[in-house]
Amino acid sequence: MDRRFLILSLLLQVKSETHHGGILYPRQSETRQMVSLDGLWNFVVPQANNPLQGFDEHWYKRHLKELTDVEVYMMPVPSSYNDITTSGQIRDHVGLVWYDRKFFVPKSWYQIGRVWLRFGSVSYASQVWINGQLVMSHEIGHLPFLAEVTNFLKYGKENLITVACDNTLLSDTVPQGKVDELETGRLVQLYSFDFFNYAGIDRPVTLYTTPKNYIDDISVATEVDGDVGFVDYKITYISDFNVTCRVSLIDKKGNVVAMSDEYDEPYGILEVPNAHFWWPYLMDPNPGYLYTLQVELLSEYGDLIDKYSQPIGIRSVTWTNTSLLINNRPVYLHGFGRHEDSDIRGKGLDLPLIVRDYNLIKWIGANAYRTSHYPYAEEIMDLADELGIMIIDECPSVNTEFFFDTLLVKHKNSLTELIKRDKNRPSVIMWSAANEPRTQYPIAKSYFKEVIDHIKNLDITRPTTIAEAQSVNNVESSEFVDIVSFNRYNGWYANGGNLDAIPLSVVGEATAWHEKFNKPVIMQEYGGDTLEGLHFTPEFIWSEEYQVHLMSKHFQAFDELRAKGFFIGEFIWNFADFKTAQTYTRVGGNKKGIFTRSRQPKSSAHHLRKRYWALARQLYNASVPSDLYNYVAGPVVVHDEL
Ligand code: BDP
Repeated sequence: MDRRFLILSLLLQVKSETHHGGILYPRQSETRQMVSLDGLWNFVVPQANNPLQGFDEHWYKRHLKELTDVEVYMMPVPSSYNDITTSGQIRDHVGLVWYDRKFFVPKSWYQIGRVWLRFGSVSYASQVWINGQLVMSHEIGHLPFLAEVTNFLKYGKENLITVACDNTLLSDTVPQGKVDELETGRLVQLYSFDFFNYAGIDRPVTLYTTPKNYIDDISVATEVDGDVGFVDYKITYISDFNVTCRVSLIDKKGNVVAMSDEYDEPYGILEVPNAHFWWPYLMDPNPGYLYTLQVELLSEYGDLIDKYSQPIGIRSVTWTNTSLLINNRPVYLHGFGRHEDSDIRGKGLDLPLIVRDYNLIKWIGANAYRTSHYPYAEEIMDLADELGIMIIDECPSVNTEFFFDTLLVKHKNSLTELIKRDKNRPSVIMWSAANEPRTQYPIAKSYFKEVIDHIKNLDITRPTTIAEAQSVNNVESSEFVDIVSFNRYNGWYANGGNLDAIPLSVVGEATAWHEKFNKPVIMQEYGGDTLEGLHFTPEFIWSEEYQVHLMSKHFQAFDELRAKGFFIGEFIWNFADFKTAQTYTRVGGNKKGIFTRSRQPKSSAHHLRKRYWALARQLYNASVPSDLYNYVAGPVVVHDEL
């Protein structure tokens, strides 16, 4: 095997070293402290003729700044590294890159209990060393991982952290890719999915403490009955002596509204009379109501050992063969497919950007989106919980073409990690097992049966779906999911330039999915590329007018379908323009956004806003914003009356 392709397998050999317990988001408390390792790190790409240089020369044992035969860059963390420098080689690099930085550990942390190192995500695979010693490795981007590093640290002194990160995608990664070698010897990453393969330490890095005996994980499921809410909780902890778990539910005003019973077992059900339910945005004047589930680990003498506070929402999700219900009320999902993507930082977490995105989501009157085509940052999900935005949570399996056992194991792993991370989120109302897998192949049948069974083993409280691109007649996987989703580009990839056939095609296809599988149906993607500022009347492909008309034709179809009773959602592709691989079909990226990449509205955004607010008024009696329609003319003045 080519030495270069050894890189990934080398990184993954020690996978078993990663932590198998819970993956709770780091939070400070009376018993937990935190230090952020975000900031400027050093960044090095190995010499092109020796991709394994870092391993050969033991870069994890020295400060990268000392290297003389490679360039050392400043690299912000969190961020994708691709668009930060001015080098095309770094942007399109395939294989390993190296990061390091020094950091200080307070002396007071010595014998504090345990110290943990947690990455929000590193794309795609990574190994991490502290002071030259390997502490963990992880495969699959967009998901957090952690390890206990208590015995690797120097207390009251400076420490060195080194990360090797590999972006190579092959047939056995999630998602799949392929590496080609050009005649010049340069490696090129190929992939069939339609977004740029950004890489690097793209989410926060945190060092935090827990006591030696600590709360490892919290799982919550909620139910509603009349105006009573039920919170079913299970706590796992590590302790070498007897402990109890006191669980209190605290409302927004700080009042304790329910508590565990006198035995303080690590599991139980809290009953909350007159509960504030978690409602989706627009369905209630106070959407996204969150309680705090406060968990305290106590010694037999009642001393506090560890404390963790988990935000939770009380709501139910149920579904039938025609509808999806939140708190026993049917919901219609109107929103987007999205991407984590922006200029310069790529897929790196950027708080100004994500707050702007939610402001636009609220402005436009959307109530849902799908995390196409991978799990989004926890900070993004937190805002969905808080604002009442419903999420279809997708794992990183996109455009899977070849199905085999080792891939299945990784695909299931990605779902295990995703569900472990997001199981307590009220915003997550559905799991998406994949986007556009090649489910026309017979082998996809047993593969997806296993994938969906796996989800059901982990969580039976939410429905499952797969965003399908196959036709209703040759799909091998839809019998296993609870909700049927399909992506279709009428008026674009099919019948480009011809919009008149859209209503017939969309109504016909959605009805056929329902008739064949007897399940609720969502159109997960539809749309067309639009160059901001390009105008034609009559509408012409790629113009803003064309995008508006394409949407209107779909709206007609959606309304006809809603009247039939089984159609539960419409998602425009895409929320914003985003970067893709370089290809002659993409002018600087995919332009199907209704917002530009810098988050300004195209004409289509104003058009969609009118529809989404009309739906909100019609379905939930929501009051529409006063600036929805611009003043045009007052009442007609009849001349004779003057
Ligand atoms: C769909 C894919 C999506 C693409 C979109 C497009 O699911 O990732 O970006 O096509 O071509 O099939 O715009």
